[in-house]
Amino acid sequence: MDRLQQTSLALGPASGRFDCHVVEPGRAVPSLEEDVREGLLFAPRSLPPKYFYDARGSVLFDRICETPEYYPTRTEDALLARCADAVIAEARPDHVIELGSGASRKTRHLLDAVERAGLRHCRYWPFDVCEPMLREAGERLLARHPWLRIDALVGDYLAGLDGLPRPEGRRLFVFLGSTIGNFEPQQARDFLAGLAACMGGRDSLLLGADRVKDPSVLEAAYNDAAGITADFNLNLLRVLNRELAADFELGAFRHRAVYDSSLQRIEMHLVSTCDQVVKFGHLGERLRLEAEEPILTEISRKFTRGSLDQLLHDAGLTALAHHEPENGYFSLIHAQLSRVCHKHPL
Ligand code: SAH
Ligand code: AVI
Repeated sequence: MDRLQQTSLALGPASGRFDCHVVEPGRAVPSLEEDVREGLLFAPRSLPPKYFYDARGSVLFDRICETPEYYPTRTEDALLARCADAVIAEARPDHVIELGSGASRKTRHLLDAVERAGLRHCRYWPFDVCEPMLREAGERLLARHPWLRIDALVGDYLAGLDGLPRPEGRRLFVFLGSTIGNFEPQQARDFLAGLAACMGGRDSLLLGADRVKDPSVLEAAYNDAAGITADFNLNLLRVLNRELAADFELGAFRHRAVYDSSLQRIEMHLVSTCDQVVKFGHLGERLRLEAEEPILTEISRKFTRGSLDQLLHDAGLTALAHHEPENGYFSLIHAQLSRVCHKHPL
C-alpha cells in the first residue's frame, strides 16, 4: 500500500468496508493537452479512448451494455455465470484485482462464486480511471455482499502497473469486456507482459476478449438504433470543451463505426459534417477541419482463438482454460504465467 495515497470517503453505512486509493503512475503518460497536440491538431487525427470515461461517459457506456445490439456484455455475463465456479476453484483467490472495472456488474458472478467457495476473506480491488463510477459500483457490490471489503484504485493503467498494491496471498487479476481490444497490437502485448511481471506463480488472470464474427453483427453493436454509442462518442467533445475550454459544436459532428476486416477491428470516428474551425481556449490553438474529415476515437479489435493464444504467449502467459459460448462470439481465458504453468499448476 506504500505507493497508494488514500482519498477521503463519502460512502454511507458500508463505509468501513470501502476505501479509495490513488494509484501513482509508474511512468509518465501524456496529459490530455499533450494528446491533443500530438494526436488531434495534425492529420490523421486521433485521440486515446480513455478520455471517453468521465462520469457521463461511464454512465453512457453502462447504457450501451444494455442495448439489444451490444452483444459482448450479455455474452460475457452469461459465460461468467457459467464458468465462475470453475475459475474460482482453480484460482482460490485472496484478492480479486480488476482492471478497467467500470460498473463491475459482471464481477458479481465471481464474487458470488467466491462466497460459494467459502472464501469470504477475499478482497476486491477495482481499478479504474473514473472515480465516481468506482464509488457507485462499490456501493452496489457492498449491498449485495455483506462480507465484502473493497479497496478501489483510481488511476491510469497505461501509466504502468508498478503502483498497484501487492497484497499477500493469491491474486486473481481480471480484465473483462474486451477492453484489451481497445489497444493496438504492440500496446496489448506490452500491457499483458506488464501484468505478467506483476504476477507470481500462484496468481492468475481472467481475460475477456471479443471474437471475429459476421461484420453485420459487429457493426450493429457499434451503431445501436437508440444512438447511445453515438452519444458516447460525441461525449469526447464535451470532455475537450470542459477540460481545455474548446468550443466544439456537437451538432457539427457525426458518429461513424465501421469494421475493417483486414485489420479485424471496429474503427470508431467522429466525422466533421462541415468545414469548421474549433478553438482550444487553454491551448491557444485552433483546429481546422474539412467537411467529412474523420477523427479516430477508438479501435476495438476482434480476436480468434489463435490470435488470443499468440497474444498470451507473447506476454509470457498460458491458458489454463478457455471458455466460449456455442456461437464462439466471445472468449474468457483463465491464464497463468507460462514459466510456472507446466511445473506447478495452480
Ligand atoms: N470492465 C467493464 C468496463 C469496460 S469499459 C466491462 O466489462 O463492462 C472500459 C473501462 O476501462 C471503463 O470503466 C474505463 O473508465 C476504464 N479505463 C479506460 N481506460 C483506462 C485507463 N487508461 N486506466 C484505467 N481505467 C481505464
Ligand atoms: C470498453 N470497450 C471494450 C468497448 C468496446 O466495445 O470496444 C467500448 C465501446 N465503444 C463503443 N461501444 C463500446
